[in-house]
Amino acid sequence: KRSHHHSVGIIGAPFSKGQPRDGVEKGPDLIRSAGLVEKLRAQGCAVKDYGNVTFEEVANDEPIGNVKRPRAVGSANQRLSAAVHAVKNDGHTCVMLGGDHSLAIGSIQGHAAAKKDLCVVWVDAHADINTPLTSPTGNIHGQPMSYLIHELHSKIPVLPNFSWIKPCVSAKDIVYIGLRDVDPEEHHILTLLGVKGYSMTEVDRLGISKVMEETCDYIFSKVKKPIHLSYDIDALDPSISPATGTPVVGGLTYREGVYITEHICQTGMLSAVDMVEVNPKRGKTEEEISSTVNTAVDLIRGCFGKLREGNHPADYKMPLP
Ligand code: B3U
Ligand code: MN
Ligand code: MN
Repeated sequence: KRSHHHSVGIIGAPFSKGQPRDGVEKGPDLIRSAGLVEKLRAQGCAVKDYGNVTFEEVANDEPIGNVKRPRAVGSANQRLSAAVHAVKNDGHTCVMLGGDHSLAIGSIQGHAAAKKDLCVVWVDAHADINTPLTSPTGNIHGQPMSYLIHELHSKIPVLPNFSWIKPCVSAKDIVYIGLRDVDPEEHHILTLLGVKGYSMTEVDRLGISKVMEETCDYIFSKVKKPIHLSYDIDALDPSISPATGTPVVGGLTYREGVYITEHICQTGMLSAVDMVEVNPKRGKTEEEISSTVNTAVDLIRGCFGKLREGNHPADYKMPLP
């Protein structure tokens, strides 16, 4: 066990056009309002809040095939990518607060621009690996991985405002955790590419501690690569985080969700985190909203050294009588 000094750079991405439901653009400010910065500082982190990325209005964003709002999503992610790149160049672990999961395109791209050879741990009920041609919905938040994986490059058609994207992760450097709603087309892609994944079935079979041990053995099997943790709040069970666009029953418990962050933290290799798909407008009560937002905050705290056993500063001195 080590006590580690974390330097965190926070960037908000209030963007919702990777999916059809309003409200997910409120995620960044809500997560901040729940005290994220103060809580990270109280646990010993140095924190710089870079504020929110601003996005351009895109007129006449007609679908391309069935892909919805390609120009807005492409442009937003290009801006986010530059912002994440800057946070990484300043030497911080980057925390990107979404927004919908299409933002992983820019977040991972910007991270990869600063750090060669990274790996991705994708915690989600969904695989988000549809290509524009396999997507049953046309929503880009169900597609981000397809644009980023080298092995899928030849399957991706040209889209407006997407030409800046360069595939930057190998299929073998990705691990999924929490899957339970995967389209047939996505299942075919995962099988074809041999992508490592722990669905809820494997979480049930092995337990979360074994899942995390195997995940880290797998991603670090050759060299220790920087980790990009892309955390969709819908990976957790809707009983804990109901305020999200596409809740799916049978998800991770709060304890399993936090355990993932504690384990990734203790590798010392966490380099960027996405916390996405918190949507207050999908909560039916204030309690549903606060439970979802507070869980997002606790997951981020777990990424930066908060332990459930308790913590104390390395230089702590007991008060003398
Ligand atoms: N796989 C479906 C549904 C979905 C993906 N991500 C979310 N929902 N949140 C799709 O639209 O690609
Ligand atoms: Mn997702
Ligand atoms: Mn999801």
